Amino acid sequence: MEMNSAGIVRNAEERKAFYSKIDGAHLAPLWEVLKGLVPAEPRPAAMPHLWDYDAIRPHIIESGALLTAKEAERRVLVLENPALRGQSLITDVLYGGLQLILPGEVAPAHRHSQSALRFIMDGDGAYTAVNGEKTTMHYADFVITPAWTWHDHGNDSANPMVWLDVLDLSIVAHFHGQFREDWEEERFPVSRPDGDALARYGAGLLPIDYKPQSATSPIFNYPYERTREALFSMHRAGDPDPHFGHKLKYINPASGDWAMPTIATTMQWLPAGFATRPYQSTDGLGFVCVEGAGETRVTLPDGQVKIMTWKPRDVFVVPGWLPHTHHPASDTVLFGFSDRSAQEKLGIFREKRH
Ligand code: 1HN
Repeated sequence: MEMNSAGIVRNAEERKAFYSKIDGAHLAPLWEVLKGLVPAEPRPAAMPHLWDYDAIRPHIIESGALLTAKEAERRVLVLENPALRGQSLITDVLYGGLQLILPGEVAPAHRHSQSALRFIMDGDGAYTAVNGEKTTMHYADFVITPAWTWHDHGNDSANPMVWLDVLDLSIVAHFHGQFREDWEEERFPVSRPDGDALARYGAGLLPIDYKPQSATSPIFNYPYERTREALFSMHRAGDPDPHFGHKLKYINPASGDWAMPTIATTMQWLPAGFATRPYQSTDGLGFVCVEGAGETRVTLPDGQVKIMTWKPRDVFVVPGWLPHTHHPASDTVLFGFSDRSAQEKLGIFREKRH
């Protein structure tokens, strides 16, 4: 028996009977679930995990003999977080997959309300075309397909090409804002030369009358060559930040915000032998090792430390709010992606620097 401040006594059975009675009216007692709905701090469901590229590359290549890119529409092996199997999630929020396109193939044109990024992992010289502009892709380039833009991919090079796709599928699904359309032909017509967007928007300049058409950066290929040069210059010019080393964010030059409205992307340089201080943030983090080698140590909620050892092309994730440190054995470049861009817009992003 329990008594509340008004002196009304109800036993557990009476409460249960009350719950059954209101159930038929589509009502439920908040007090039974309140603590779970509003936990004291984030409890990500995803777990830290690393995909060893050398180990999975044979599976990716084998998928090329299984079906054509045209048949598949997109021939992708989804990187499924081990704690979220079947949900097409690499972190709690973002989708990740490795897409293969073979010489001569075209992944047909379509558009959708989800935003996508491509991070080039393997091979060289395939292209993606976005709303009438082609860009040739090279190792570690960061390429964007903004929401609702027509896009097809093709490989006119002599080698298979593999890139990482990251999409905001679950964010758009959460709001039930999904639309898609297929173009009637394989390729959407090209109307501007390769490099046009980078020339107009990527030189610290903007066309005089430029008015943003969307929340996404008008640059859709950020070549690694330029990013690397910027990082290397920072490395030569000063000491690394204790938590981040030398870390840059990819931005939309027209707004100063992240390059994509929902997905945040970064590139960081970690000098050999440097170790970052423990850091935690509410966004689920994904990384690709671009150069170098080392390990990332993640402290799990039960105090255990999970160590992920990486080398170039490995993909690994650190779920939100888990303190972690990076330990580069040699000069290292890490690409990063997360849902921070969406969290900041909703006012829920938090970080802790230890
Ligand atoms: C998609 O459209 C692409 O355009 C890649 O290359 C991966 C995963 C789920 C849904 C749509 C692409 C995708 C995707």
